[in-house]
Amino acid sequence: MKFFLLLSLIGFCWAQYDPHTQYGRTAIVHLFEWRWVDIAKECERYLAPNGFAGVQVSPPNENIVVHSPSRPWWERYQPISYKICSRSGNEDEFRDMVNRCNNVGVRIYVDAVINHMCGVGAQAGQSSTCGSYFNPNNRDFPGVPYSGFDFNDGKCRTASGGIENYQDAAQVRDCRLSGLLDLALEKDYVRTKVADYMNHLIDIGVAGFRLDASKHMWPGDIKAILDKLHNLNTKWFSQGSRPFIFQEVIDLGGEAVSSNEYFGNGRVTEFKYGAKLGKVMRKWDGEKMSYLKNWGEGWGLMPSDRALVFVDNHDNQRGHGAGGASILTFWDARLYKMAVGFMLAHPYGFTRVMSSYYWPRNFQNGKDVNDWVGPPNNNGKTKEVSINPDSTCGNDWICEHRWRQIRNMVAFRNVVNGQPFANWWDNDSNQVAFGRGNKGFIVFNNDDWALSETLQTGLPAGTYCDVISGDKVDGNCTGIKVYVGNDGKAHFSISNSAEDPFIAIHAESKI
Ligand code: QV4
Ligand code: CA
Repeated sequence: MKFFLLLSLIGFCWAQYDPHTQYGRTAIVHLFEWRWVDIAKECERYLAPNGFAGVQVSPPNENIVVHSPSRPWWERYQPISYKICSRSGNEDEFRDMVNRCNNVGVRIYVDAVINHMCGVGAQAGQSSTCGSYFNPNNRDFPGVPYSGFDFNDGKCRTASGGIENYQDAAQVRDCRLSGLLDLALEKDYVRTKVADYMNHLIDIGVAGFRLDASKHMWPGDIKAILDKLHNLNTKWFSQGSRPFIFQEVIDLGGEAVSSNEYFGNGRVTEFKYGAKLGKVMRKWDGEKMSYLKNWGEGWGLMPSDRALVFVDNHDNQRGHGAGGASILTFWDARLYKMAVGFMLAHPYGFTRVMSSYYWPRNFQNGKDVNDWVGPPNNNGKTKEVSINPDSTCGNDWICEHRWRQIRNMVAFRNVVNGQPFANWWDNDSNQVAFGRGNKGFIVFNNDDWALSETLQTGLPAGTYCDVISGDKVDGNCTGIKVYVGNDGKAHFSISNSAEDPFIAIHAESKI
């Protein structure tokens, strides 16, 4: 009996690190600003068939409507209430999406904005996505309800009421981030309102949460809220399953608050990942891919089993948040595909792929003056994600997750899941290769000259389709073929001017 008690305790304490993905699915996609009806369709027509594990969705709760600038994407990070009612859709559409995605084994993770409400500069009676009245001047949010007693005004010690110094952990938590009215999360009443919102979503069937602005919440307050959460809905999850938690904490070092304070609550976003990998792929500051031999904790990243990793996110792809100019995005497509391919092939962390929309980027004095532009829309109504005959997206949706090179690397990660990092090779410059046990192998050429090498792949002999230049279709390769000999070795030739200067093969791309 004691043994089983111990097991259940262990099960309880690691559960919030477990994304509860369907067996063998290992990567999630952030369908940023998508509507619920489109996500439901995408789960059935694309994400399940291609082995995606889940979707991070934009905040589903009611938010302020901002007209200046016109309907910025960031209005959704200014809650007005916890009613499921936003530009992505209403509660019925949200429920339908969760049902349909879960039914094909694709999980839903909600972006929970629970540190604050709207900006202190918002106007009383300004409109909101569900019509709820609010008055920021007296902290009146009847849609929850919250009143002046539920905010940190009295607790914050800075003159402005806002965060003025990131070297002071207390003000980072107790003062306003960018003027956003900061909730008093030490109060049981506020914790209960937040937990009620999250439990409503859990009961609908979501698998977990991204906790927005976690750096600005005390770890203990987050834990108190998590302890109030229900187990996941047993219609899709085993009895006693705890919601998966990943906390947004931007920690590039040098601040009073660090990621490891949050490890007890769940996983944490590792922003060093995209910032450093972007520098390596761009060969800035003398960085080169051969240095990636000890990528992961060896580079000062957090423990792999606590890390939520990504090349870019919705903030830093447009200069918000952190990561700076080194961040690779769809705007840098060729290097971006290599970086995402490297992330999905490497065993470190739990991986998230970004899926964006086009906006008219316009740099003036080094800043994108259009960084606020919201999703494709008709007079504020978010446009449908149309699908072209070639399986790309229309209506200005970028759909990186549908790019062959990225889609196929999601499958690669599934095939090699659990296999050790192996057979590293490099040319002491920017040509590198590594395998995952006897299930997969990938080769990069990021130098300005051709790669021509015979390498130990670790794979069984046979002919393999390169899943970067093409697909395996009806037992044949539409792209490059790779011949692995009985000794596990294969010859690779990659021109430095190739459209995609990297090759990936795995057990399921063998013909
Ligand atoms: C302005 C002034 C303030 C003033 C305030 C008065 O700048 O000085 O006090 O008005 O109301 C928007 C505007 C911002 C405005 C603010 C409040 O851009 O100018 O302040 O609203 O009105 C997103 C955007 C922000 C946006 C915010 C709320 O990035 O620009 O602010 O949504 O709409 C840190 C945090 C990290 C955070 C990152 C961006 O540690 O947690 O900054 N990342 C998350 C989300 C991010 C979101 C928030 C947090 C806030 O990923 O998308 O910010 O929820 O690093
Ligand atoms: Ca706070």
